Amino acid sequence: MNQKRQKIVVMGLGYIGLPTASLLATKGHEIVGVDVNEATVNTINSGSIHIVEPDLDILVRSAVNSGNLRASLVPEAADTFILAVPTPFKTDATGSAKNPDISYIETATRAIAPYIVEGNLVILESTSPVGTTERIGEIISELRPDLAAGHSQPGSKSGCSKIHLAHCPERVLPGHIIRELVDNDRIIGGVDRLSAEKARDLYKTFCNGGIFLTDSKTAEMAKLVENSSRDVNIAFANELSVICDKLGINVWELINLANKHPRVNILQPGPGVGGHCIAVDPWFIVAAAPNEARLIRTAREVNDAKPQWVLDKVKAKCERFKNPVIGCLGLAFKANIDDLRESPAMAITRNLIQSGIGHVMACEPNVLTDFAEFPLYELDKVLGSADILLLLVDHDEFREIDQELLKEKIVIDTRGVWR
Ligand code: SAJ
Repeated sequence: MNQKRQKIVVMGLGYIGLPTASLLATKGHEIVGVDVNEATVNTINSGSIHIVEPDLDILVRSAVNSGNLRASLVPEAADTFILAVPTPFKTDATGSAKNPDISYIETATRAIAPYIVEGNLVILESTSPVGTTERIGEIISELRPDLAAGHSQPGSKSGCSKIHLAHCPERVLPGHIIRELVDNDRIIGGVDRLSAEKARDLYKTFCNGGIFLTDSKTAEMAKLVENSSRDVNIAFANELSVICDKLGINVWELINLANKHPRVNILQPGPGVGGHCIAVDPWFIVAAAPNEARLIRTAREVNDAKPQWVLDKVKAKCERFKNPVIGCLGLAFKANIDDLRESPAMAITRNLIQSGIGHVMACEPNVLTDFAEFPLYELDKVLGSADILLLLVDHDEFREIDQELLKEKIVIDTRGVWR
């Protein structure tokens, strides 16, 4: 390790915090991973994991076994603090405006504030609305005026001049987190240049990609823009799927053909956009510039409307049956993961169950523990019983289904797997 061994507290041991903590531990740093969930802390300390992500189990086990990673319910003194907690949105009373909820960041900041000493580095990893990194500086200086006094770092915008503060937005793709943590280029935005450089030196210990320095607000906006760009492009594909359905055109064949053009690259339609990032982050831009972010808002609305369009399709097919058996294949927000957050597949399945329109048999091969909300069925059982098969997630297990088994069924394939 080129960089000297640091003690690092990572706040939040979810999809970003846990892989980052484990990777830093395997690079020789001393890591204390902090989470509010006691079961999560115990699971990690036993060398196991609480989420499904390829190769994460091996990484965590080796980090814990090396003695460099331990999990805890409370933070402690360290050289560097990394915040990797959720930033959802909250809908206002009218239901129309979706505003960022940075309360988890504020709570985590308050939790570490007593342990910070002069010269520490605080890094925000969570995707955040513009200005959040500076807000962290304000909170720390409110709680710790001793760290704000005497502007030892000229040009610092954080209001907390005796510490270093930077935003290093994560940009890893669930399902490929470990590889992308190591290989992706990173943007690091400091509240001042020195903060960005300090964060870069640490990230260099595990990141093989390029590291590009900027200010914290540009880094915050860059992350939001990346996910909004993808959302807008998926909305285009989803809109095409609805248009093509009306015109009797196979949208997947159409997109495949259009993409033969050297400068066209249309994404894939689906049952809607899920996950905790792409379905959320564009709203942070809309909230910051409601009159200007017209395309970004419309894309969100197009993608959010897709689950209802799928439901209408299923319900129309159900009219042919007295008590149809509807097989819902997949609940996760995308292929080959177990993450159900903001999942359109989950919303569609839940709605079908609540509507009482038939007997719903849901199958999610990546959810292995008991599922409290409704029963899950083995794929064979669903294939044997369903009148209507609704493919919601393109998991590998579903791609491998023998097409012969589908012949007698009404198939609604929202992902174009059996096109
Ligand atoms: N989807 C489609 N059609 C497509 C691609 C995706 O319908 O052609 C759907 C997926 O099924 C899923 C949703 O979009 O429901 C989001 O999936 P995703 O694979 O596009 O992205 P995420 O949410 O898993 O991860 C994104 C990534 N951002 C970008 O690709 C710009 C990742 O790099 C970010 O780190 C992550 O958000 C994050 O944490 O912000």
